[in-house]
Amino acid sequence: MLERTIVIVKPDGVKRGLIGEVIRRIENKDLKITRLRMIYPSTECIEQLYDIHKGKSFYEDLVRFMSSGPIVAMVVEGDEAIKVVRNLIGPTDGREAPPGTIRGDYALSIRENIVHAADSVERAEYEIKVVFSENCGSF
Ligand code: 3AN
Repeated sequence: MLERTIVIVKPDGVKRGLIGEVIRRIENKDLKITRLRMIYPSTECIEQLYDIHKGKSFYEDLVRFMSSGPIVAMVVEGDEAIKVVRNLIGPTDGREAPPGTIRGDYALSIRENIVHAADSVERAEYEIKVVFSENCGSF
């Protein structure tokens, strides 16, 4: 079934020059990028993005990290895009992620793991609304 999801190159991915690599892997898979935006997100926007993690031990460090520099957000469409993209990026912990996945190939951390992608249709719609809103950040 045709789905759309959101993929975000996190501040560590942007700093390490991996925007192109993430886009290349998405396009190689024949997924379509239908929106693309680079922003320096506000703390408030990141708090909204990660509302489901509020109260967890890593929440504050996560918000600080995600609002520490520019990010690149894109809307990605294709057959079963949510699952397909999650498989492309790999599990959360870069140390555990298998080679061949984005995190497996580029991340050695559970927090600084290069990319974010939505994990359900509902979350994708919510996160697209949050991150593509005018007041998510500057640039
Ligand atoms: P994923 O990004 O794989 O869906 P989530 O949604 O469980 O993972 O977590 C969101 C983000 O929170 C992760 N991408 C990572 O940056 C951070 N995170 C998750 N678990 C931890 C943890 N145990 N310690 C530090 N940061 C974490």
